[in-house]
Amino acid sequence: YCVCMLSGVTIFAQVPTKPLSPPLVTDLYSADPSAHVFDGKIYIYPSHDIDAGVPENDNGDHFDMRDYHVYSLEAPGKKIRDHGVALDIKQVPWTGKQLWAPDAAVRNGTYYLYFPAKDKQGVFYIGVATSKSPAGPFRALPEPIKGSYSIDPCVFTDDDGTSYMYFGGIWGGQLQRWRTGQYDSAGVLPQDQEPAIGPRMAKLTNTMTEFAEPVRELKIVDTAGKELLNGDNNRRFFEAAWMHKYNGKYYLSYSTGDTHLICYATGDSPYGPFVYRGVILKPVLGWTNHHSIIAFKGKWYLFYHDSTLSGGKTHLRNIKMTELKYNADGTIQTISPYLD
Ligand code: FUB
Repeated sequence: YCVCMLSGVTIFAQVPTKPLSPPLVTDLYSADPSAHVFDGKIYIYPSHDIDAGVPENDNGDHFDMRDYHVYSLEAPGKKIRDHGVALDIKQVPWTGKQLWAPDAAVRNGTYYLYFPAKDKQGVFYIGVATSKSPAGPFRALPEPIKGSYSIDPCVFTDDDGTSYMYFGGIWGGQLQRWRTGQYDSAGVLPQDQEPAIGPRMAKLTNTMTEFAEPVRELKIVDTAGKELLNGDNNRRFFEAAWMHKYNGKYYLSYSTGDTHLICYATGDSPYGPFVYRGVILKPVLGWTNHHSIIAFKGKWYLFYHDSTLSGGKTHLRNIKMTELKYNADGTIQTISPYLD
C-alpha cells in the first residue's frame, strides 16, 4: 500500500496487508478504545460502530452509534470477552443521538462510564452512568455532567486518589462553539496564527459525577514555551485526549484529527502546561485516530483502532492493541501501525 499526505489528508491507496496487530474484536465494529486495569484484568470501553446509513461529512454525522459493549482480557494475547450491551441510548433520558468515545473509572467499588452524546437539540455533552461491575450494565444519570460539553472524556486518577476529566474535540466535536465558555452555534476556530484551542479539564468531586472546579483550557506549548498555533495541524490538539503518568511526569496524548496522528506532550502537573514531545502513532487506515495507554504487569500498551476489518470504511472501525516503549529519557517510541 502507499500512504500519501496531500493537503494534510492521508490517503491509503489500498488496504494495508501487513498490520502490526490484528483486530481484538471481529464480530462487531469497535473504535476509540479506552482501556483500564480493574480487578487485575484489562477492561476496554470502546465505541460500538454501526452502519446507520448516514452520509459522511466533516461533522462526523456518519458516526451514529447507539450503544456500548464492554470487553475484558485476562492478559494480552488471551481471548477477548464481550460482556454484552453495557448501555443503550434508549436508557439515557437526555440524549438524542451519537454515542461517541467513552471512558470509565472506579471509586469505592462503584464503576463509572463517561460518554459523550448529542442532546435532543444536537449539542454534545458528557453523561455518566454507574454500575457495581466494571463490565456493566450501567445505569445513566438523568442529566449530563453540569458544566460539561463537547466530546471524548478521559478520566485520570492520580496517585493521591484525585480524579480529573480531560475532554473536548474540535470540528464535529463542537469545541470551537464553546470558546467564550457559553454555547454559540456560530463559534469558529481561531485564525491559523492564533493559539490553537486546547483540550478542557476539571477535577471531579468524590462522587465522580460532578466537576469540583470550573473547567480549564489546557495549554500545549513547544519547547520554547510558545503555544501551538491553530494552523499547526501536525501538532495541535483535535480530539481524543488521554492522560497517563510515567516516572512522575504527566503525559497528555491526543489526536491531531485532520493530520491523523496520535501525539503527546508532557508536564509536571495534571493541569499542565504540556510541552509537545512527538508522535506516538502514525496514521491508520480510516480518517480517525484514537487511543489509550495503560500499564499492565510491568509493560505498557497502546490501544488504538483502524478500519481494516471493513476494508477501509472510516465509520466501521476495529480496536487493536500493541506494546508501547519508552526511551531512557522518557520519550515514547513512535509506532507504525503497518509493517509494509
Ligand atoms: O467515534 C466517534 C468519534 O470519532 C470519536 O469521539 C472521536 O475521537 C473519533 O474517533
